[in-house]
Amino acid sequence: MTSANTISGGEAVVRSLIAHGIDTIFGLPGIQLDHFFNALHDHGNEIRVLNARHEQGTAYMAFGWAQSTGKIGAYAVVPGPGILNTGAALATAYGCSAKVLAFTGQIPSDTIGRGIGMLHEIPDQLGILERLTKHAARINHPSEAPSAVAEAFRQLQSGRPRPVALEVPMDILAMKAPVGPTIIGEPDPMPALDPDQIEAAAKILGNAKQPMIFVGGGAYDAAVEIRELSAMLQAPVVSYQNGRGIVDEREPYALNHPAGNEYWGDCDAALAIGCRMQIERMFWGLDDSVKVVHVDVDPTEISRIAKPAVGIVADATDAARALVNAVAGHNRKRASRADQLTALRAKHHARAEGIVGPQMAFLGALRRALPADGFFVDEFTQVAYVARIGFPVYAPRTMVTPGYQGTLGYGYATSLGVQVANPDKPVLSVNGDGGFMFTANEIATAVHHKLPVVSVVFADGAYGNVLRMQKELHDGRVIGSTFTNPDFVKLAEAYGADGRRAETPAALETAVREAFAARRPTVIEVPVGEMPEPWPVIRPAPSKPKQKE
Ligand SMILES: Cc1ncc(C[n+]2csc(CCOP(=O)(O)OP(=O)(O)O)c2C)c(N)n1
Ligand SMILES: [Mg+2]
Repeated sequence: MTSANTISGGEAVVRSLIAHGIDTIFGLPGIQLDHFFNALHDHGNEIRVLNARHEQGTAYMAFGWAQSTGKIGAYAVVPGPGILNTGAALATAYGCSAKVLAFTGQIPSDTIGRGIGMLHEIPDQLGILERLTKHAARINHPSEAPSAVAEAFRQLQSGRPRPVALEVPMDILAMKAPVGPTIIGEPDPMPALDPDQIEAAAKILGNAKQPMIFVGGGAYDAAVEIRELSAMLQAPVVSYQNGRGIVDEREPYALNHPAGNEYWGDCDAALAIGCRMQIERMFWGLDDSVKVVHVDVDPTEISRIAKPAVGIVADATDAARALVNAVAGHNRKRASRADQLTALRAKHHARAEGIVGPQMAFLGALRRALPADGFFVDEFTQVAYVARIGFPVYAPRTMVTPGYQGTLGYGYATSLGVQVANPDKPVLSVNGDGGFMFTANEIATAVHHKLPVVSVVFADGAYGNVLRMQKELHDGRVIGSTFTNPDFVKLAEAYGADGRRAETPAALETAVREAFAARRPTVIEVPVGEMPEPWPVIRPAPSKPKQKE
């Protein structure tokens, strides 16, 4: 049937969201969104609304949903201060190429851009959204909703995924008008593979003596093919923040960054898939002894940091599958590297235990307490930094990070979105006391929506990383880096969550196990002092010292 229905703009948007498979939206209402929330109310059987206690919480929850599933996470907030409150989450989603849909209102359409001082008016909201997303649009009439929402979903699913925003003026959400049938935004076809490029890449990799594979968040869906390539080439797979768990990190063929850096010294060919290789190329050294094959769906990414020998603009899975087939025709006969890699892993594990022993002890406890199918959401804190190299991840998407954005305070609210998307899985949120307080108010959200996230708060009474740098690098100019904490146990209990305190790694392991067994939102405070500096072990000296221009 193609005839138009006379419905409100809000109803038109909600119908389109449901048609695109959105069954959950994180949202915080307000007057500009009334007719959107009315429509959500009327469709309560098809789409559920989970609110939070601050707009940033809604956006981080959508981010956690998206990163832990690979599906689109949606949130809705009022315009102006509401959408600005989600700015850090949007920047994080952008940095991690996350499929996040930001939906917001607007002041009445006839007042936009006039500086009248309407409630929540900000200059050029759409322009701000355009800067923070891949695509942003305004819906100017209810009849535009089907095509505008379809375009938003096409953008979310085509090429490199990144956040997308839609805004609708409040009068348009309220207005009833004839609206045509729903349009489904289909993803664009992925770029076609160039057989010559695949062949050239396969020759480089197949002939290499010591190839390596680097993966990022763009490679999660290609895990099967990447493991095949790793086995054929006897090539270890390296990831840093996003991209972890593509090879189960209990396996010899997964190398952490320090071990990868050592192995890089004799590496003669690197395959980078869905990752920028930013840290490696900037901190490990790059010279003419290594040929890089770079696969990325974003053509602008291929030469951004260094020009590769072969650049392949393609979907990670398509390219990895083609490489599996092509490498077979060029591959050397290769002996197993398993023993060599196992020894290398053990050496760097021992080194980390020697340098950052306290962090490694806590991480060991957390790994033993977190069931194998659990999720780990990190933060910008001493123990979580070391998790980049010292917490084995077993499966793709089970470690969630803010990537290069390094967004302090993103973690706890993000972990709630991970839990909503994975209701039966254990979710662990690891925080410092500084970062945790950015969204500690969302303990109320965990209790309200019965989200049994177990959050650990390492409490040193300081923005400890900053404090240490002030002491060591800036002649002890300690400023703005210490603070006074609440009692986190009492804080959790005041919200109706469980609060616990653990002083040692052994006590922490027990507390986390018990909290997961209880399936209750829990905050575990771990009082700590200063910890050893993690950066020398996370980023050791370059193994290819001659830098290429
Ligand atoms: C949004 C944001 N603001 C500020 C920073 C700078 N920063 C990085 S680490 C850090 C301190 C973190 O303190 P805490 O969470 O207590 O962890 P700790 O270092 O004490 O373990 C700060 C302020 C940041 N990375 N992101
Ligand atoms: Mg701290």
